[in-house]
Amino acid sequence: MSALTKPRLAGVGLLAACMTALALFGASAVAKPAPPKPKEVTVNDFYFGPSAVTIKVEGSVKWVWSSFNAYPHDVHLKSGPKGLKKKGTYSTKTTAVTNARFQKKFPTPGTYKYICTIHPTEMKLTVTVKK
Ligand SMILES: [Cu+2]
Repeated sequence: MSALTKPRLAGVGLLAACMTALALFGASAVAKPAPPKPKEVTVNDFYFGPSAVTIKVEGSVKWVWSSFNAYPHDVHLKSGPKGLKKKGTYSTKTTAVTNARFQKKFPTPGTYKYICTIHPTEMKLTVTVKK
């Protein structure tokens, strides 16, 4: 009798393990990953904080002007990957002192060098977009 029940019990155990594995796999396959949050860069008198950020392709950078600023700043793309499309959309159109935001999505991998055109030697930022 024990010779008959033992393999059966082992079979049930194996089945349970398989179903657990399926349930776990199914859950992870169905759950959508949350869209990546934009990396935030503050625009200050007279620096970008931080001065370098790394994001994944399709990720975004959000620039936030500090409320303590007394001087105007902009966000200007000095150089980006070769053949970058819609290059104009990577820079702000105007300057701002405070209470400004600028968000940009990066669908093209590469290195993006940013400056503030009013303080080009002090304010520099590198955005690295990984594949
Ligand atoms: Cu500036």
